[in-house]
Amino acid sequence: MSARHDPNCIFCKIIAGQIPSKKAYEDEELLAFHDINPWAPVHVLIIPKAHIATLYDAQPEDDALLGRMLGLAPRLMRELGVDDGFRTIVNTGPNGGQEVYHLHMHVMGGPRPWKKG
Ligand code: D5M
Repeated sequence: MSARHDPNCIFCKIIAGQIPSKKAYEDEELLAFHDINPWAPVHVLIIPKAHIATLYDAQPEDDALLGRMLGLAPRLMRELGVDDGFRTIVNTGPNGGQEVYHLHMHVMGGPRPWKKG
């Protein structure tokens, strides 16, 4: 387990398998799973396995990891049958509407209308 791990973090618990999730993708650095409260027909969260609380907390050495999160989005959406567009959102901090303080990218797609947006 990475040193960047917070035992009280809900997403760290998902990474550790202590809380169940519907996984969509996993590798050494990243995990993607379906959002528990989807806004769209397909709504996954892509997260780093390292506990990085917010985008503000990402360091310059995390730039490649952030790039991998973005790069995974279109491949994963195609795998999930979404090939006609999707939306990505990274809520950051209280004024950004962030509720879970483990960096995550929302990736949403599928036929409209959606619950939000
Ligand atoms: O979004 C945090 C998102 O995390 C929100 O859309 C619900 C989702 N969430 C919270 N707990 C879980 C579990 N256990 N499984 C799957 N999805 C979850 P934010 O950007 O912080 O507002």
